Amino acid sequence: MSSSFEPLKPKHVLADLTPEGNGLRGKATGMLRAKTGRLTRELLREPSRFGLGQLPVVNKPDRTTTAVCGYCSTGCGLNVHLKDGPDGEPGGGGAIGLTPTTDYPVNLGMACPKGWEALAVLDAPDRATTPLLKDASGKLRPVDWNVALDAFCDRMKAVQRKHGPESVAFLSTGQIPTEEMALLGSLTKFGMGVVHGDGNTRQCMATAVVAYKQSFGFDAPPYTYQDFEESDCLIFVGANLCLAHPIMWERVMRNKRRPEILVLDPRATETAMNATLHLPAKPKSDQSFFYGLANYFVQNGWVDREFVSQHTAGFEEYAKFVEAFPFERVSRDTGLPVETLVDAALRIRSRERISCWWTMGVNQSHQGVRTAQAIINFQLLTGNLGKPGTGANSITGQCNAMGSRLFSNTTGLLGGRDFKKPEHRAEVAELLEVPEHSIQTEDGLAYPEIIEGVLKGKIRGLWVIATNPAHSWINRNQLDDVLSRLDFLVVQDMYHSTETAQVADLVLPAAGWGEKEGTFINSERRIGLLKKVRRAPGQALADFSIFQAIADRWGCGALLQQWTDPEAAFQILKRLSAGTPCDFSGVRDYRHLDEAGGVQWPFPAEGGDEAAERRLFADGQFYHRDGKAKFLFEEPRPLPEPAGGKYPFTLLTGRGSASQWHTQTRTAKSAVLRKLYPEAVYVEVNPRDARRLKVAPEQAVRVESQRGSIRAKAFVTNGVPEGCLFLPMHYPETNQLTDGQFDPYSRQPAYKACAVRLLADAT
Ligand SMILES: Nc1nc2c(c(=O)[nH]1)N[C@H]1C(S)=C(S)[C@@H](COP(=O)(O)OP(=O)(O)OC[C@H]3O[C@@H](n4cnc5c(=O)[nH]c(N)nc54)[C@H](O)[C@@H]3O)O[C@H]1N2
Ligand SMILES: Nc1nc2c(c(=O)[nH]1)N[C@H]1C(S)=C(S)[C@@H](COP(=O)(O)OP(=O)(O)OC[C@H]3O[C@@H](n4cnc5c(=O)[nH]c(N)nc54)[C@H](O)[C@@H]3O)O[C@H]1N2
Ligand code: SF4
Ligand SMILES: [Mo]
Repeated sequence: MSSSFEPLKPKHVLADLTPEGNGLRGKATGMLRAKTGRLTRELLREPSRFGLGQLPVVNKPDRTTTAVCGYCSTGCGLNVHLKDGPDGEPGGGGAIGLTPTTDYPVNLGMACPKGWEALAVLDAPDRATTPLLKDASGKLRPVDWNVALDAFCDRMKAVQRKHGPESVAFLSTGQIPTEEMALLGSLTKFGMGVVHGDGNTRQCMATAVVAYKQSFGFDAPPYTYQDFEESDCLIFVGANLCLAHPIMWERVMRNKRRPEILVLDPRATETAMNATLHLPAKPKSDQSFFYGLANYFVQNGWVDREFVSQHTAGFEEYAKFVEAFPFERVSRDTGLPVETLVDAALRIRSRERISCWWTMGVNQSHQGVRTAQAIINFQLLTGNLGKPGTGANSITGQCNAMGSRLFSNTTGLLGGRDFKKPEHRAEVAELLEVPEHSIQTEDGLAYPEIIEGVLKGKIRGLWVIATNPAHSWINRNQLDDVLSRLDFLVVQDMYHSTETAQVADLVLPAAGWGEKEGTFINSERRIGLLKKVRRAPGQALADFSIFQAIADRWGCGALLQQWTDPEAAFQILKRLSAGTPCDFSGVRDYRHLDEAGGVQWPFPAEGGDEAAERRLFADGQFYHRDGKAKFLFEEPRPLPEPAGGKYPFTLLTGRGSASQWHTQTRTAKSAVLRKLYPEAVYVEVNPRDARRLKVAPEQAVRVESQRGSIRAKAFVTNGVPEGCLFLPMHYPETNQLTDGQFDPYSRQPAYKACAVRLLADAT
């Protein structure tokens, strides 16, 4: 790694990576996209060229430790370089730089820009350093923890007294360690009498969770990252790895089997540009695509009969159902020519190990669950599960989305269990030494219903932890109204400046990544260790400590006395996992995780597989009682808000660059990252639409839906198809336009298709 800091050449970077100043004209834009993909890779290869990863040479580190990254679900290993304290305390001077770990099985010495800059964002001036309480004039004022804890407990209890225990709810996250999530879930549900809690994983992974549970009997992404390298044919559905999971994409690039890479995405994304076949299907037509593909395979007799008969249930019904999806129909649904569909089918058929990977293009849909299952069904009927280079693989998003799916105790009981099952409640009551009657017998409300509950006046107190819904929630204009109706809103965040913290009654200052310890579970089910490598600023506390303090002040501390510190909590989690599909009771302790380079579940105490990489279902045994996976399907439904009439465009939204993270509370604090993406919101427009509407590149335009109207800069690009517009989610304007539609099974928001219009006149 180069230690000298070569300053960024803004012009070069901006010209290549961002719409700003790129002089985009007409068809040249396709090239730019391809180039962008290459540039993301250059960023990984030569980080110092872009000002990333500078280690102050004058300030040589005294020692180095390791920690997993706290942004995305890839879960890269990082070496964190430390100074000793003035009194000689080892590492007491805190972290002064980091580099990607070379022998961590996930990233093999690579990191993306966010990882490189993980330390830089911790020193921002808008870090929350003391609790803040709204005074009589409505201004947030600093108070000490004593006052804050009293305010929290007094006001939440008052709400509960007046409106019942169900009137207080919480919204949690996929971005804090599993130990913290489980403590929060136990404190609220078993200690505070809270019934309703959900998290931002609803916005993200709920569809995959429900799809897996229904199909496999447990929420279990089956793959290991090695499958990227061992597959002959990788099919990416609504997943833009180049930007959103660049290190996973590097694993694809290491594949030596000359794989077919099929990318199903309405946009010609960076990832699509690097595919062997890009399938620009119409938004939300993937379900029809996979039904058609299944039909084509069945008609040609290309079914793995042995796998299907031994390990699946419902195939005959499925084969009959998909007869209604000949390629002529699929062509109408997807907008792809029949020859292209045949070409795709033959390419897939010609290869042995097929893997399917999906992310938000599938999950964030009004029919996400059935679409995900259309993918799963295809892998079942071709027998592509449980073997190297195969799998029906949902890629998670946040660093600990998988931890929250299993242990947040929000809409599912701890350890992937079910609140409705008496035997599950009994197990948890015994393991946690909590009275069984304190465990609710019904699932609590999902995120959209919690929001609706506030609107209806049923929920009056809300505690928001490590998520920023005032920016990220769908149709956020309505959410602003919703939040203003609450009697008491508490926001627990690293920064006091987030859109949600700004409207809170009480802000609790939290330590962030690198300022506390715990574990994250990544996309391939690997439990990785997070370490404290610096002190949190001011009076900010680890979320774990905040939950403990609230438990004590609330009066339920005794109930949680086992939870003394994160590592003790980890031992509790091990016990909760024992005997479940996500059993990791064979992991000894934190040190074991550190030495092993993380451990993938399952890793039971007896007979745990010591291999560094492992995938599920090698034995063809699924988690349903009969051991079989199910074919689940249903007629595709039309878009809830199709484009047409006054609103002729379909609006797509998603990630804009490898250097931006969600609502930008963190990434916007790094001067280096800020140079790698446009400061203000831009909208991607196809050149033909731009010509027709007389929109010039970089012109200020207006984008309007039935719900809102925003100004944005036009980015004219072939990357987006005619009739569609694309807005990155990192800017607060985007969710002013989106439509509050949800998948009926997962209740995940359909962020990726609503009707809008484009006005060349921005006034
Ligand atoms: N740099 C960066 N990386 C991130 C994040 C970040 O904020 N910044 N966030 C992380 C998180 S939490 C998540 S969940 C992941 C998300 O990772 P991705 O899902 O890969 O990212 P998105 O851009 O949201 O959506 C992927 C693609 O879906 C396409 N799409 C939209 N509608 C459809 C459709 O109907 N069908 C198909 N086939 N495709 C469609 C969009 O055009 C888009 O290119 O990224 C993670 N990684
Ligand atoms: N239009 C549109 N909207 C979308 C999406 C889309 O594709 N399109 N994607 C959706 C998806 S997939 C996701 S995951 C969501 C993400 O939406 P959010 O969860 O709202 O986004 P973040 O910016 O990650 O918010 C995390 C917050 O936690 C804080 N934080 C970070 N670490 C800690 C910690 O350790 N403790 C505490 N207490 N706070 C911490 C951060 O400062 C930040 O305010 O957005 C969703 N919204
Ligand atoms: S790819 Fe994800 S985990 Fe790896 S360094 Fe980047 S943000 Fe961190
Ligand atoms: Mo996400």
